[in-house]
Amino acid sequence: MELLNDDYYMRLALSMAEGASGQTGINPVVGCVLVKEGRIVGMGAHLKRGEGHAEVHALNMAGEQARGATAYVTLEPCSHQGQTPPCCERLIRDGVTRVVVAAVDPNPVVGGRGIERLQEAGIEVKVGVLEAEAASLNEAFNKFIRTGIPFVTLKTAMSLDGRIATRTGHSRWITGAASREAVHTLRHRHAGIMAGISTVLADDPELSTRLSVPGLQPAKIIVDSKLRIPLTSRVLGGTAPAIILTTQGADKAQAERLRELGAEVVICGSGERVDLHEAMRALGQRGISSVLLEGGGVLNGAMLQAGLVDKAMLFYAPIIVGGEGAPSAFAFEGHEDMSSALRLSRIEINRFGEDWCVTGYPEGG
Ligand code: AOF
Ligand code: ZN
Repeated sequence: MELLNDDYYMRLALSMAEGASGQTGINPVVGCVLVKEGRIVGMGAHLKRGEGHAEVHALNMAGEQARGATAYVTLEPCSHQGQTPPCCERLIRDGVTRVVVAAVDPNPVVGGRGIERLQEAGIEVKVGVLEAEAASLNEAFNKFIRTGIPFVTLKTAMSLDGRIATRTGHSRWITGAASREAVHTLRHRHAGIMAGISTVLADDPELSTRLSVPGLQPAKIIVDSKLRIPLTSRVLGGTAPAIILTTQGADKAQAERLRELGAEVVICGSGERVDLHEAMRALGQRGISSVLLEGGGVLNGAMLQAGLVDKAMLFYAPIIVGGEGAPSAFAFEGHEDMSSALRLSRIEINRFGEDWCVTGYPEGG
């Protein structure tokens, strides 16, 4: 039984926020619970960019009962006029007397000003309740709002010996149904899914979200330095936009044909390979705040080496594939010394059916 205290209501607010993960675009997910005299009088979550913030939905529900209430908010109430008016002014106007905040808003236009404004108005403010949970929920927003660079989650499904296909190239399926459902949930939660041209040529993937309930379709991002992508690729169909990252040297006529099919072709550098740093900036400029990187091995390796991977989610099936030349999940030059190998920290392990998912954060990333 969870004890009735500040954590109790904040947990509820966090769980509402988490439910909206993936649907707020470049905005954070935020939840708010209003409590008066031992009773919840209003609840709300931010559901869509440009529409009401969490506090506004909760205050609208509470009406007159907001007067004298405590507001539990997973993110510092905003102090700025954005797509909607500032939440702290609305909390003041509606007579809330105590505000409990999980995390300070890292958005430079807010950054503590919301809390200050509430305190100036004589409201009691408590900050830091379930702060770590709140920060992890908005890890993508927290990076993107400061840097303009998308938060990248590398996801790969592999055998226990780190293979993503057999030596003949056979790859369906490595992990079981439960893991694959988890991956589709991850797709729903990210603004873009990214894969390399080798994966497109080998598997002709749709790169879409397919769940037992409707899910959101992220932008499909293909790294293809020479524009080798066949015009009949499945990734070019469907409703979500396709973004093809290429180089200056790529064939102009092919770029034009791809554009005619509705794809966006973005030149990232003049080298042999797509400049991945430039590519991430270009995606950020297009409002893509989070990317699920789905390989293959060469792109995974290149993104890791470029220091562009923020988080790794490694799904392991209980199989051993073996075979010289069977493709590995991370194909890069590698490290000479064990002590310089890339290390993941803050490891978490979850079970999906017969598979295990190891989640961690590359150190120094
Ligand atoms: C809150 N409550 O529910 C959210 C907040 O474009 P706008 O007007 O929606 O503003 C987005 C910014 O507002 C976002 O970057 C973040 O700083 C804050 N989000 N603040 O008080 C909310 N979603
Ligand atoms: Zn707000």
